[in-house]
Amino acid sequence: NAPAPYGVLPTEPHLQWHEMEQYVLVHFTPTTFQNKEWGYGDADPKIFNPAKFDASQIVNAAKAGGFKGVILVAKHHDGFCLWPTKTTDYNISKSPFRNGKGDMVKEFEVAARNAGIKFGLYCSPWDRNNENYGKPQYVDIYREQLKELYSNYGKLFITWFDGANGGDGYYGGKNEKRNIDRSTYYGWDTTWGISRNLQPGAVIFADNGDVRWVGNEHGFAAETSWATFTPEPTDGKKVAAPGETKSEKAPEGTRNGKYWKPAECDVPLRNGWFYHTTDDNHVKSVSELFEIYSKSVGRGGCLDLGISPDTDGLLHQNDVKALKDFGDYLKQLFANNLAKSAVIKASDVRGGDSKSFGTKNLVDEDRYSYWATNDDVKKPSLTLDWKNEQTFNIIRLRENIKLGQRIEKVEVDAFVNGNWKKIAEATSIGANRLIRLQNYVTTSKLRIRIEESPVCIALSDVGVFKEPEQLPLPKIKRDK
Ligand code: IPT
Repeated sequence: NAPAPYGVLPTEPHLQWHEMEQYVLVHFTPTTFQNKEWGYGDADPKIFNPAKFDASQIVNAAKAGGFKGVILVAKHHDGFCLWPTKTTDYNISKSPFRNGKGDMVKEFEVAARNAGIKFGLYCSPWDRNNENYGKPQYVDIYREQLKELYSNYGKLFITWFDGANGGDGYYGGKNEKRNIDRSTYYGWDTTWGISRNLQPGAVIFADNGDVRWVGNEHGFAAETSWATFTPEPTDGKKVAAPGETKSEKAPEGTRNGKYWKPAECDVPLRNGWFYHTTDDNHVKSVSELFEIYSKSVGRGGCLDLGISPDTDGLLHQNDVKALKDFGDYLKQLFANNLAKSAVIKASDVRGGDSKSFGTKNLVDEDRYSYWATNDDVKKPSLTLDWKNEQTFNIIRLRENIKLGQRIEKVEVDAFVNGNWKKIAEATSIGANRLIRLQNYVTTSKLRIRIEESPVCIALSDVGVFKEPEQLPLPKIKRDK
């Protein structure tokens, strides 16, 4: 009999999201042509003229980076809609793109489907062009936009709600109203009801969504990062909402939190979310990208990497190369799981039933088959034994999260010169944990001790890998 689940559990869309691990977010609007980050909604639609636009060039570059999905910003803060919406004239049909007959959302969708990766949509709540913004009418318009987007572009894996959505401290737009209460203005329960109805398979991204904002734009979850989270409204607000949720605890989440709300770690490939020529030589390197990957995907979250086409409508060659190099690095790294050639022994197997709960489940690539212990065994250990010495620097652990997030602490020992020597420890495991060692370790025996867990163990994966090279330390060293 299977162990009882622990705490709150992921939904089916959550499970599919966790399995993706990495996807991209594309920003491309008239703001690109104005060389800005947050557009004011004052650009003439005529400037949106990406003569060489090719969605497949962009999508395939992301795919080469190992990214499993693409989210398109269908409307950013400037309010320009990349699809021929009925809700406003400020849309692609007024631009020279495809002679006013274009639908860029459709082109991205088709490119993603052709590449075999998933598709998602971002539609900015904040709208610095719409003259009704700030009034109740605008919320109806916004909901209409969501309905169009969620009805005409197939199955989405995510619907993305930005917390940068007006309110105090945001200024400068021509119709900007500053006095909305962002926690109530958008009527999120009703608005998100549209996502639930029309896209039941999608997770909602938001500060307090199905997947939470990690609380920074460096792409880093905290060293201890729980998939569960109890969002709290910012001071003075009654309800948590996008932009009005305390973000200090988001990198870490909440142990035994009320909801399964794992971290989405967003960070742009360049300095900003939009393309600027001046950033052509500030594209993140493989060492920076892998650092980010280790601290996002490696901490049980997903990596959402911002990519930004240039005014031709293509990804710059430096970005294409960075993505390809990163993808190749990941492929090489994960090609050889050394755990598969080890004899793995557990100090305990649930009910002695190694068929159902044995250690072979740890190396079968199935995230939901698992090694389990008896109910009263919360501090078991695993040993991996190789015929010959092996060299590695990454240890991967995964829990069967269908049974909740259980483990709170593990320690890892290597057998060196006839003794066990502790080489690493980690806290939260969840969907995926990468323990990345500073230096390569060479040994023929590895031991993983589970030191803290409130309940018995349900571990689905052990991986042991060697990074293809010792990458130079990345320039970015922030860990918050
Ligand atoms: C920040 C928002 O406040 C947050 O809610 C989330 O949407 C995040 O963006 C996404 O990156 S605003 C940003 C300038 C930190």
